[in-house]
Amino acid sequence: MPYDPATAEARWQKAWADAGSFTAIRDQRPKYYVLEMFPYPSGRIHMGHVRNYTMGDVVARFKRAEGFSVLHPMGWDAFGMPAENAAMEQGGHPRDWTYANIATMREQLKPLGLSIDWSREFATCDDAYVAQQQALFLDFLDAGLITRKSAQVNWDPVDMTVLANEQVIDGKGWRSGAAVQRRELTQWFFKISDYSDELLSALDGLSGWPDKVRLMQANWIGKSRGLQFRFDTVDAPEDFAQIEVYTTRPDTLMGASFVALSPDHPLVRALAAADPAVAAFVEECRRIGTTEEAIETAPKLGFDTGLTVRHPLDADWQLPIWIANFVLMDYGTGAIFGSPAHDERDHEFATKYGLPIRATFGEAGMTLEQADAMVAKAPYVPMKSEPVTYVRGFAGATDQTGEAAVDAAIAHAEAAGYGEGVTKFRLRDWGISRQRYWGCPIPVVHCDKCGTVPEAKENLPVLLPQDVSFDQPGNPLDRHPTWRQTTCPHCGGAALRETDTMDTFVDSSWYYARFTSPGAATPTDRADADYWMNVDQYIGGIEHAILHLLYSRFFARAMVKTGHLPDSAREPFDALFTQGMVTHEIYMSRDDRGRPVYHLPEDVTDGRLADGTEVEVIPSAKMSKSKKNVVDPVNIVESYGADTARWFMLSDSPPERDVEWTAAGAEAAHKFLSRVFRLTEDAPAGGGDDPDLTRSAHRAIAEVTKSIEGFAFNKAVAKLYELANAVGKSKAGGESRKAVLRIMAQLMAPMVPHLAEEVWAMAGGQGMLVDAGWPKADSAMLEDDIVILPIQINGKRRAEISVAKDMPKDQIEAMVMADETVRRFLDGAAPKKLIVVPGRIVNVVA
Ligand code: ANZ
Ligand code: ZN
Repeated sequence: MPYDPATAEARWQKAWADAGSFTAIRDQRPKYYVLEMFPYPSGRIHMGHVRNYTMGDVVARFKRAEGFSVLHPMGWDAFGMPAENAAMEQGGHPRDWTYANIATMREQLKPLGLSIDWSREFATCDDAYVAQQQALFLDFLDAGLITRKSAQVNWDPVDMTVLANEQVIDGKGWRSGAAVQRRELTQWFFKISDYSDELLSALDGLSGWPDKVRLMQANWIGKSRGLQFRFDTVDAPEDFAQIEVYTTRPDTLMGASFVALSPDHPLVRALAAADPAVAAFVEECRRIGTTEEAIETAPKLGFDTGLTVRHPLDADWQLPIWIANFVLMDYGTGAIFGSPAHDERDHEFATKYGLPIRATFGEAGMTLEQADAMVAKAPYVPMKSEPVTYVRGFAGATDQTGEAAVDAAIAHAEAAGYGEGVTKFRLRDWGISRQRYWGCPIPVVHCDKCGTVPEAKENLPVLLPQDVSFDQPGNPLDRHPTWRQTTCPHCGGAALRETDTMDTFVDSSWYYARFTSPGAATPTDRADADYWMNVDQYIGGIEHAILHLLYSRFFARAMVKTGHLPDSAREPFDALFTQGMVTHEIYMSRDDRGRPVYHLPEDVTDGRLADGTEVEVIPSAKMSKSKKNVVDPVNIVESYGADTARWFMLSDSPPERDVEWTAAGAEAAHKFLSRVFRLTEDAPAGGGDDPDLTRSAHRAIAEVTKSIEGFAFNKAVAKLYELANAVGKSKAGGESRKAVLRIMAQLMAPMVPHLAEEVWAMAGGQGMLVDAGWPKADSAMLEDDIVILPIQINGKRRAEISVAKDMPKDQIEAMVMADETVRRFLDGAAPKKLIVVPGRIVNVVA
């Protein structure tokens, strides 16, 4: 009977569900919490999901077999813009769109046979989740973790709406095409910057995280040491006798050529009020979006105010004050001094506006003239740890590293009293206000009498109104006829609801904690959280290495502070694994005008379309709908079964690297699994022992265990290919063969759980394999059966031979006598003595 995955997989999935095999239970076993980053309900699962969830499932099933009480949940990151976009484009309601997508994707996921506790499933747009997220917000507000301040947003002047950063494309609104402007709005912020230092230093303790991710987090937090100091101004308006700047390179002070202010600097505001030219320049700067990337890549723009400052080290030396679009108001002091010789941006700016470029230091040994000549064309920006020669130094030695010179410059400023050494972080507070509908409402009200007032907990949840339309731009909550009107929880008077909703990153910053008790009437249940936290193994894409993980780390700390998590959960993810992508070749032809036309893999056979047209094959790249190089997991599962998809995903490359999906690879995986089934089915009833096969099985236990523990799933798969081949070749029969088949089933179970159950049952396994536990290797069988014996001739070690461990003495003696070196020493004579110490050494006396 050939293997029929369709019926077998459905049968086992039902058996596991009926037995409640994957229900996570708090009991006396040690716990293990494995979590894969939960999906956004876009409408269909893709191969990336299959890879991610298969890896998590291998870990979950393995740990379960090892005797852990495993929590392996699934949910939906369900708020966000695509649902609103769909409503705008196709009509309908974001809620209906989202829940319909969830239903579809759940039905696509279930046939993969993942060992998920589906009873814990939730979506972040569920009323219950919204309620608890709002409760958390109120607790955070109470604990001083939230603030309200003014910040810049992207404003679309045609659609009259705030745009998210991803809706700004090349500085233009994604729908209107209008040039985006910056506007100031009062917004809500989580005070993540209070934790900058701790979020940075705690990275050292995250030994279960990839170094790469820790480094990315550290760079994002961006700790820097520098000097904050004041320039005295000349002829500036009242209140601006001094301008304070922040620099990380105070050692370059003698190469300063200008001071630059942010367009939002208070002095610029004062100047703009009096001078329309300044106001117009500021307006021009506002046309760049608010993203750091937009500001970084925009052309450098400057405006000379005509004002000057005195150099702190030379009162006769005056520097011009410019306004520059690349100086941000919310970093440092919103003002800098420029040293074009040693900074890319300053160089570009100075070159454009004809400002002096004067070297402070050059390569080791350079003269002032040589250094000036070098920086005339391009800035010289060596690592701070590199030794250089100061040609315009002012503190310390001429030859020193940048680091030492910075320290000396700070000491100099502090001694002379014009500045102080300070530490700054790049990390900004986390602005969570979104002027959109499909998100978690921020639970506060605005009262004319009391100001901004938190909603009372007993009035939660504040739910979104259902009767909204998306036929006009802007936030439907703003124009809803009644939703805003409420009463002030403080004075009982009329008040208006906040219409901002929360950034969807908030939703995904604590879902891992909610999974420990998804039905609790509080954000978490402490007994459950204490038992299940932390996540022992978190798995997801590298694209979440910065923001999602940083926000989650902050949230865990905030939840500890507000009593929702134990102190031991400050770092919520003990180990993190970032998996590679799934790639596929791209197939392309051209239309009559030469434009590229892409084709789905299923429409291409041997490099040709059905009508015979040859396609160009472009090397493998990340699966993407626009290039049509996608394979639908649903089709793969339908034609081969889930086990084939799972096996192939795990087999071809290490999990951290990209895997290329090929039809031939899927075919080969399917063939192998069918062969394993046949091997079991055709097992001869009679026949004897095969100690070699038994030994191979025990070695496989040791190696597969080690490979799974080390996330080397491809090695585990390779080992199982080897074991299956050994079974195929062996003459072993009866119980001896079945015992090996059962071990093979146990070892395969985390990867191909359905087939493994079949093999287990056919090989006489008791009960379901899912309850059978993990096999133990017999250590006696792991010992090497080959030993290397040194040969000593006349007391000196001269050679060695490798022999079977249990080789009889006379055979060893024969091998020694045949050895090349021994024969040379004996030169035809018989040895005076030949002593074999089995397993140890051979002594020859010539
Ligand atoms: C003088 C200087 C000379 C600088 C030089 C750099 C190189 P990090 O390392 O990221 O902390 N800067 C300070 N505040 C700024 C702001 N609000 N907007 C834009 N740039 C600002 O960067 C610190 C450096 O970035 C500071 O050191 C300052 O330029 C600039 F050869 O001061 B530096
Ligand atoms: Zn009030």
